[in-house]
Amino acid sequence: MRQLAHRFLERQGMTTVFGNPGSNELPFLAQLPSSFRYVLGLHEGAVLGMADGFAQVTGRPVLVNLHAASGSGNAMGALTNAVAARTPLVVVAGQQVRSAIGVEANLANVDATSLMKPLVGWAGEPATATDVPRALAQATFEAELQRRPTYLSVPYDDWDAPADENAAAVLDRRVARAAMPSGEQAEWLVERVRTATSPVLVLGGDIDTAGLFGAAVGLAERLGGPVWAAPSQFRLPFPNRHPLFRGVLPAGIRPVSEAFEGHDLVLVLGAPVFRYHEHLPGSYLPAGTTLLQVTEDAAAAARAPMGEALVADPGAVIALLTEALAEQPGQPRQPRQPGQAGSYQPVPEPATAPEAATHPEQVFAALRDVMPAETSYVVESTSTNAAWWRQMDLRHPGSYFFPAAGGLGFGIPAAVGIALGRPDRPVVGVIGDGSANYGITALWTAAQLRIPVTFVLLRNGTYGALRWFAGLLGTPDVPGLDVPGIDFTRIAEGYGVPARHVAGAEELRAALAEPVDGPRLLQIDTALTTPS
Ligand code: TZD
Ligand code: CA
Repeated sequence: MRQLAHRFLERQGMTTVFGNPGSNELPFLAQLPSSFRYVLGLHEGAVLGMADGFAQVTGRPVLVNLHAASGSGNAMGALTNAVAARTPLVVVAGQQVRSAIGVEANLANVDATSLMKPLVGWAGEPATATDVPRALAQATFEAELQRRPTYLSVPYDDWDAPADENAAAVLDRRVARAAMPSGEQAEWLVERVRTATSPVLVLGGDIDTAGLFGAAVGLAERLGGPVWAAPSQFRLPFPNRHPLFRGVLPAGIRPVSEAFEGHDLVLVLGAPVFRYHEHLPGSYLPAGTTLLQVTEDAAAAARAPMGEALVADPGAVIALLTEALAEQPGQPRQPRQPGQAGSYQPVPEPATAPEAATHPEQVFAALRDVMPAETSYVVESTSTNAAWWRQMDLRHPGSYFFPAAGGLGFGIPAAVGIALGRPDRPVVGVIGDGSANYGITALWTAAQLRIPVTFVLLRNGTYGALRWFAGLLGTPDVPGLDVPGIDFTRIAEGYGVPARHVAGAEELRAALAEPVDGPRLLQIDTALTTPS
């Protein structure tokens, strides 16, 4: 079984395996062919975060190998991000030998298929050893088709069992999906958009994931209307200083509705409707506004509280609409000419902070000025969101990643995974002093593999976003919001990552400009700001 599984994974291009092993996993990892690369993470949250980042940039299902129930449990927080980002991860966990599960021998995963069920799109444990290769294929294809992590528990004695005559058939399996709208649906869609007097486009992270960043610009310029990124954004689907871009929608019902005021059609592409965060009640849409959602994610279409939905490939719909609008411009709008770089929105002077601390805007201005334009940023600094978007000028696909479900511990691991999956682009992790602690062990992997990734550690001594939330919720007296006294340069050095404390924006600029051939961490003390 072992050899067949390895060959299947090779054929699927799943030879980079992220893991943290235990006794149950050793038989699967034995005799791994030299085409494989095993990336060791020191904690399962970091393992999963690295795999999430790697899969988001390579676009293929990625194998994650975890230790039974305890290792799987450790990965569950990180798994929430992979679920929301719709990352196709195949989590394979080692199980005790079958005869030892019932008696609950040490390290038996007692109810393995239920363990991850609320999060994964599919979970299984093969009923017999001969079913292992097929079940591995099922877990892979379910992950790919649903774009959701899957979970497979394999009793470890199965790997040494001989394959039967049918088992090899799985090597030739291929599964694909096409989701073109029908002729009638296409006509209806074009008509809705063409007859709208003031349409607004809302783009989700799926647009960047699917490589539709440029295509979305083409459609927006034909449409001539404003473009928003969907709330709680985990990837940037549109150049953020493009003249038509209005920003990331605020994550509350009322402010979203206010943003749509005066528009008769909201066209949502590649996003759930919507991932709100702050509970700011109101009506979902202004009077007279209708909403149309196009997504491949059938579950997202089903659970949306308003609007009409078409479950289809947003890429096909963008192509269809862009073409139709060229032929029949419809209502007189002012379509913009593509490539008007000069009309991009200017960046304001960064705000400054009183006293010794640096304003986060100065940090981001330094990144914008010093780092190459095609840098990929993984951001996990929660109170600096508004400052970030005020200063950054991101014009390339795959420029921005944020924990998709808000689960901290994604930032450092995902930056490592992204740098590993896309070695041709610089990668910077922008990490808060609260967030850093949840995924810190990935620094070790970055050091061991000499991955050239820069971490900028913003140290304001507190869970800034939670301070802001405490104000919003009227709970100013809550305990547990400060994190003073952590020196991340010493933690990083301990894991083998060269690190430095920089005294201000100028020192940061100089440090960023230095050449790197491995990971590094730059810590800077920053002033407290609010997320919006
Ligand atoms: N634990 C996990 C795994 N995910 C979470 N989102 C939280 C706790 C709660 N949380 C937030 O939602 S924001 C935040 C916490 C603890 C503060 C993060 O602090 P930071 O960033 O230093 O990284 P800011 O800029 O100071 O807010
Ligand atoms: Ca902080």
